[in-house]
Amino acid sequence: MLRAIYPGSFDPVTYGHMDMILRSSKLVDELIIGVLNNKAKSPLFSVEERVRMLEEVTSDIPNVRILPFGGLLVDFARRVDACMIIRGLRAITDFEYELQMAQTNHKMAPDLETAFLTTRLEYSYLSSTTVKEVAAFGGDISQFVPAPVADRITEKMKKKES
Ligand code: COD
Repeated sequence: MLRAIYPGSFDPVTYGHMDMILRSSKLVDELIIGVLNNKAKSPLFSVEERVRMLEEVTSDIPNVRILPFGGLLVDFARRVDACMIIRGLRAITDFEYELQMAQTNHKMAPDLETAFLTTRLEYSYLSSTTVKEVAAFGGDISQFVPAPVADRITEKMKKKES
């Protein structure tokens, strides 16, 4: 049984994440999407909201499970008995951060491998941060995130304004 983790902040999940989830779910028996619950950061969406949105937009992929996690990723991987971490690479700027993270994780858990999928050209520019920025200024985000996620972002932005 090959169980992998695709960890991230997913604040919010974008079409770039969705593409990674679809492609990696075909490579493994079970894909666990680990949603970081980091109280030090101040995300737009709570971890519960991010988990719910991911559940909604991945409901048609049978071998995907969404779980929140806190603390070290390697400890979470041990808890769920995963042998692989999957990460996405968009640009050279991602590479430096990803390499450091993969090597640190490898030092702490030598049996846990990190595998990288390169972004599809059409999503190479896309990040949760830019989506939030476009939404904050009232721009159309429908081409960046699935429809239910776009609705949640719009609601959230309206609440922030009022
Ligand atoms: N195309 C392809 N891939 C993409 C795209 C896109 N358009 N957008 C994002 N991705 C990839 C990212 O490169 C990343 O691999 C993944 O999707 C998730 O992205 P984010 O931005 O939602 O999540 P991150 O990068 O903030 O997640 C960081 C972690 C939560 C994994 C990290 O902080 C972590 O492991 N924290 C736990 C503490 C820990 O163990 N730290 C020690 C490690 S050094």
